[in-house]
Amino acid sequence: MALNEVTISRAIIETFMKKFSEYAEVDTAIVGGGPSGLVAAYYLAKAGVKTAIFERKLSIGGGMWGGGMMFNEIVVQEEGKKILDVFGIASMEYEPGYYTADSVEAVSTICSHAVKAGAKVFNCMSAEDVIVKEGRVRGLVVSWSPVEIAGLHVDPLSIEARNIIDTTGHDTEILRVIARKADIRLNTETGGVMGERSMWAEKAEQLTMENTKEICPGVYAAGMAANAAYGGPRMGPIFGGMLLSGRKVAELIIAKR
Ligand code: 48F
Repeated sequence: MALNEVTISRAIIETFMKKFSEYAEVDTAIVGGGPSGLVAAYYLAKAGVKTAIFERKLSIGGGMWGGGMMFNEIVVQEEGKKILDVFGIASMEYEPGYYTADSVEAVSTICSHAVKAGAKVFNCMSAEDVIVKEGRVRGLVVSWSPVEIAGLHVDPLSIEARNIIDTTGHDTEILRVIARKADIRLNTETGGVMGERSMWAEKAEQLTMENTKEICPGVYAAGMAANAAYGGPRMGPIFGGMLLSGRKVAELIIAKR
């Protein structure tokens, strides 16, 4: 059978359009496909929650691919290792309580589990704003990242979501846009995004879990974004907190259904 270029094109166009249209309304929209977003997507999708991840970059995985300073190994502590075990990611004990794992195996395996559990990934898409009606966030405003990067004057499209998770990492992009434009007070000390503090691994890991919560109705923060929202320190290339935070935010949303 001769291959037809137009059939190949139509297969992609029509399949993608169907998928995108189906996911224009979701239960949970996750912004950012780093480790916390991917783990959240896995647990949510596994529980039957209709979940989409919007990721600005071509690749998902956020800051995990590069381990620490591009040495592609990550470190997790005892509790984090239990999540690696759930995904079947190999780890080695370096010293009591410190485990290392190959960052490429970690990202690819967690992503594979999230997608196979039913989460849909929309990569190359940036969330630039939220939908707000009657004082509550109701969804996301998204566009192609290349449009954003090129600074083109193109109007975006909207995604309706019952819950939004900001897993955009250090930049807390969704929470910042809410604080700036939506007249909605975040439940932080200042009512806005407090911004991350300098490195303190142990405190940061503990605070990441505490700070993973609903930060205003229907909007959750997880991963590094949770710490940055509440003025917590950064933790560097220890990833247990990211994995555990992803699981916690999924559990919070599942418990509310
Ligand atoms: O930064 P990132 O990996 O977030 P995380 O899950 O993990 C943090 C760690 O990687 C590390 C750390 C602790 O170990 O400090 O940094 O909290 O991934 C965030 C993802 O969000 C994407 C971004 O491209 C990255 O892949 N992202 C950020 N803003 C947007 C976005 C946006 N507005 N729309 C779509 N994607």
